[in-house]
Amino acid sequence: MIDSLDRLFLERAVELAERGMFGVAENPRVGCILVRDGEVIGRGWHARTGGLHAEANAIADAGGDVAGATAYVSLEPCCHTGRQPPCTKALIDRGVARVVGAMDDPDPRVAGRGYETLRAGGVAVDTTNLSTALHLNAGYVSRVTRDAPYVRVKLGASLDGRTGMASGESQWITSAAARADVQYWRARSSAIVTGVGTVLADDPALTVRDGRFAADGHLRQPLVAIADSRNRTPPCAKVFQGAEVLLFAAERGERVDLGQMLKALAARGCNEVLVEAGPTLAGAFLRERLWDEAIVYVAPKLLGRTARPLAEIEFERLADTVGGRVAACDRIGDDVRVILKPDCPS
Ligand code: AOF
Ligand code: ZN
Repeated sequence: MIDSLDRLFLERAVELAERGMFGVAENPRVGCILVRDGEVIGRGWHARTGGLHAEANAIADAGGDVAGATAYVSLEPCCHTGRQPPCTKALIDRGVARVVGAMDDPDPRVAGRGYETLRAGGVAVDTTNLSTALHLNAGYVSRVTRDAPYVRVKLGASLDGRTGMASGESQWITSAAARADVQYWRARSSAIVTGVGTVLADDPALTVRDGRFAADGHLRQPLVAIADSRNRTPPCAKVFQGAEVLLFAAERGERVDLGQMLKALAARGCNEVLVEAGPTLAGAFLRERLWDEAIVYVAPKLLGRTARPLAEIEFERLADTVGGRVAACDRIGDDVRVILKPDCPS
């Protein structure tokens, strides 16, 4: 059983897990709080992929003596040896009396066995499903259970849904504040997906430059994945000066298979990806229902009838059009940011 005090400590463990927001791109974000006699004796979080797990950091923070304590963890402790030893063993060996978990680990190497191992080792276990914990690791859950990352599509348009003039002139429709906001979404992503059209037209760097999103003093750069059916990305493109770049060519037919592209990114450990592309590629993600969130910046401008559309897609019937529900709506500088989620989750 979990009481209101347990819930409070679990929420704090999730807050600690959030500290891994920008550093952990191929692992879950995990936090752990150790409490004994009503007193917090240790705090830890998973700071970067390959580094110590949250539980090990919390045990170290407590100075090693955690016998009889309760461990509040934002994710079921692991029971396998990956890049790190199993946390269940550390918790049992150190004499932790009770573990309270905020969500199950869907990794098939764990998936319930973490809790079972603890119980078999004499540790009392209580579990729940905390929405904040699930939300924080939606990308990790997506990768592990669907073999696809959680996909955010970034869009920027005028009030009349236009992204550029007929001449091609497009910089900048949205404000500097909106572009600064995009840094946050990039920084938490494992990869940025774009198209060769955008590379040729804008030559973007697609890097994280805002120091607020550094982890351990280091700005982690997400992978850049370019849909480039006919290998047209120029070797001098700015993207090559930043992060690791993956080029996806068409295998059969003329188009890059976006579903396969997402699968390949998941296989490389990508939990969250951000699509920053032009109307054709962004439109394809929307039309093929390969999106989990659309982040739309709307500028208070009208570009008129001849300007270019937000997405190069066409529908015959209203029933086939793309729709979603508004998950959030905020003012960002002079623009409005609408976060949409699909009507039926993909
Ligand atoms: C935990 N606490 O802080 C994390 C866990 O390669 P490794 O060793 O980092 O293992 C990755 C897997 O370990 C990952 O898929 C998930 O099952 C678990 N991550 N578990 O108990 C943590 N980061
Ligand atoms: Zn672990």
